[in-house]
Amino acid sequence: MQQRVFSGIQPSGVPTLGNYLGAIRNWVPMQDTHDCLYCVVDLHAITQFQKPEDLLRQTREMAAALLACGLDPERCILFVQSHVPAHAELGWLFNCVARLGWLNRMTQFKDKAGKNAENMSSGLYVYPNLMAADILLYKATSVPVGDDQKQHLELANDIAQKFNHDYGVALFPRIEPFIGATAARVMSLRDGTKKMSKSDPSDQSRINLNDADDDIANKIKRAKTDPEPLPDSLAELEKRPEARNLVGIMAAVTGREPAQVLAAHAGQGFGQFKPALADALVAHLSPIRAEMARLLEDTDALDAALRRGAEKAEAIALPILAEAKAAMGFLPRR
Ligand code: AQP
Repeated sequence: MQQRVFSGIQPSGVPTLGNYLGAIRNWVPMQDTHDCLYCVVDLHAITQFQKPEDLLRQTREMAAALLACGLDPERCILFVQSHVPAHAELGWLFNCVARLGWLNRMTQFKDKAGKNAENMSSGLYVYPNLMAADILLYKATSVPVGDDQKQHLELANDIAQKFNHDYGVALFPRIEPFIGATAARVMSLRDGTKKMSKSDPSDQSRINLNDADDDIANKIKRAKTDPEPLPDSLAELEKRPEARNLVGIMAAVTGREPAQVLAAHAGQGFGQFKPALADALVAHLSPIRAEMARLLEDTDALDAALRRGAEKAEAIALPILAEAKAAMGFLPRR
C-alpha cells in the first residue's frame, strides 16, 4: 500500500508565490507516488478573524488555485475541512489528550500572538491539536511541511503516543515530516528576513497567484533590494537577504539551482535582473491565473468537486474516529 499523505492550506487569503513554491507545487508529483489528501483548512483560518464574505470567497479561490496548479481530484482527495465534521470532533478529543505544557512551548503561537496573546482566540492556542486531528483522522504517516511546522508534527506524535498509551491501543501511527526536494522558502518582497505571507497587511510584500501580469512586474520592480550587482557565488549573498530571495525565486520558477542563476546573471544590477525575473514569473504564473479564473466561473462544478472530495475523505475518517471513540469508552449511538 502507498504511504498516506495529508497536507492542508488555510484559505486566509489568496495563495501566494510562497505557498506555491513552498507547498502546492510539491504536492502535485506526490499524487503519483502517494495516497494523498489535500485539504483547504477553513477551521484553521478562523483562528484569526475572517470576514464571512472573505472566508467564503477565499475558500473557493484556494480550491480553484489548487486545481489550477495541478491537483487532480481523480488522483487525490481534495476537500474543505469543515465539510468533514470529524476533524472538529477528533480535534476536541485531542484537546483533552494534549497537555497545556506542550502547547505553551509552541513557537508559532508566540510568533503569531506577539505581545497580544491575551487577545488571541483560544482556537489559535489549540490549533496544533486540530492539526494533529487533521492528520491522524486518516492515519496519514507522511506530511509535507516547511521547517516552521516541524514542531507541530512533533506535538502530533506526542498526542498519538499518549492516546495509544492512555487507552491501551495501537490506533495512531507515527507521522514523519516530508520535506520536498524542491521546496523553497520565499521571503517578503518588502523584508527579506520575513516570510512571504498571504495575510501580510502589505499587498506589495507578496505575489498572489491571481495577480495580473502588470501587478507582478510592478511588485518585482518595487521589491526591496540593495545597490550592489549580483555576485558570482552564493556565499556572497549570505548577508543580502533580499537579493538572495529574488535569486531563489528566479531559480525556482526557471527550474535551476540558485548557483546557475548567479552564473547567468553575475555582474548585473537589479535594473537588469528584475525585468528578467518579472518575465520569468509572468510566464510561469499566467497560465495558473487563467485556469483559476476559468474554474471560478463555474462555482457549481467547483463545489460539486469539493463535495465528492469530502465524501471520499469522510469514508476514510469515520471508521477511524469511531475506533478512537470506542477506545475512549464513548457509548455508541445505536
Ligand atoms: N513564504 C513561504 N515560503 C514557503 N512556503 C510557505 N508556506 C507558507 N508561506 C510560505 C507553506 O504553505 C503551506 C500552507 O500554509 P498555510 O496556509 O497553512 O499557513 P502559513 O504557513 O501560515 O501560510 P501563510 O501564507 O503565511 O498564511 P497566513 O498569512 O494566513 O499565516 C505550508 O506548508 C507552509 O509551510
